[in-house]
Amino acid sequence: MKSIKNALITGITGQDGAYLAKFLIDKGYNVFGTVRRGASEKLSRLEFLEIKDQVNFVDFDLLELSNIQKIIKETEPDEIYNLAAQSFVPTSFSLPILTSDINAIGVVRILDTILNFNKEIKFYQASTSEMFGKVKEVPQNESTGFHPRSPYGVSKLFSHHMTINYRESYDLFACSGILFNHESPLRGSEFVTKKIIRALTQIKNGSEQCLKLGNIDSQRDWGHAKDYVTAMWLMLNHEEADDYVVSTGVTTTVKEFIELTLKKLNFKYEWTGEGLTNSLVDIEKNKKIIEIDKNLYRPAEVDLLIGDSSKIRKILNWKPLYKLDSLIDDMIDFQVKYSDLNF
Ligand code: NDP
Ligand code: GDR
Repeated sequence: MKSIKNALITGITGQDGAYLAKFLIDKGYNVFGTVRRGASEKLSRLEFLEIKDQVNFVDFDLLELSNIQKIIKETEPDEIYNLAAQSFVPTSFSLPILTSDINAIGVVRILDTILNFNKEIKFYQASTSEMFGKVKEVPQNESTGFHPRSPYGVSKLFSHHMTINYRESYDLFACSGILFNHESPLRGSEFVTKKIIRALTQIKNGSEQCLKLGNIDSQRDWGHAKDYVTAMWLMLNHEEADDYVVSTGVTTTVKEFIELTLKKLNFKYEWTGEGLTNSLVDIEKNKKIIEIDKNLYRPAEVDLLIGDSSKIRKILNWKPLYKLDSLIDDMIDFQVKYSDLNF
């Protein structure tokens, strides 16, 4: 048994990949990170966390089986964290086939390579609360039935079941983490929390923009990505492979999230209208700063998510260190300090 473990992180250029890489490097792992070829530099999150020089980068795409086989053979991982995905729900409606190929079939490509190359490799699959979709019970736990509401959710449900199937059929150490929404300063700017905090901070600093949003009545269980990557590692370092819900157990509407941010930024504000005519006025400037854009509504919405994470709290002794309030503080602090950095 070698003393230093190799970890292969797919999707290392994304939010979770960056935090997980930092977490594993701090634990002494030799970290390999996959990068998809593209026209522009993608390593800004790793640069921000000052770990770019400590990661071994490999060219990789979940669409290409022979590439996946080559990378797994070359890097000889003890643990694979499959975080790579087309992760933006609206894009899954416009690119459903690509989303399915990456998020669903891509996972079978990895699982089958593990099966044929080295069954000892432990595998983590990034599953999601989006699989609950039109929820069948409140709160949602590992036994709650699924009803995904987007091609993204459907694709992730396929890979969730494939992960379980390879574990049950071939005794692979394969875990599926059903993670609820988690955010951070490193969150992509198209996701709603980052979009709100970024725009409102800029408006407070004099920007004339009016922030356009979609459905602000939906409810999400928001945690901090730093807490959630710890959960991924705990799953792969327990004696038995299993699936776990990871969540805070608190749900908040997008509208409440906006209000919490407005208060922290000392706005005086007033809502007017309802539904599609809902808008928010900055009282001091007498100016509309948020309005609803129906084009940002999704063809089908996930209205309410709230997770019951008692299983992982009990079995793996996991608990989140951040609450929504400290998450928002962290995101605002970052936005104020690094206003020119955009992920
Ligand atoms: P991001 O969107 O920030 O990162 C996604 C990563 O996947 C990027 O590194 C991206 O690379 C990579 N990627 C996309 N397509 C491919 C492909 N064809 N081949 C290889 N790599 C690819 O996601 P997060 O970090 O937020 O999420 C990590 C994972 O967890 C995702 O699978 C997501 O679906 C899932 N998840 C996320 C939750 C959240 O709230 N953040 C909650 C539950 C699940 P590139 O830089 O080239 O685009
Ligand atoms: P979600 O996150 O779809 O839950 O998926 P997102 O932040 O995109 O949306 C959350 C909720 O906010 C509503 N919303 C808007 N969303 C965006 N992006 N932009 C807007 O302008 C806007 N206005 C309102 C949405 O309709 C939705 O209800 C995230 C991703 O990280 C997935 O990969 C992950 O699996 C899930 O979280 C858990």
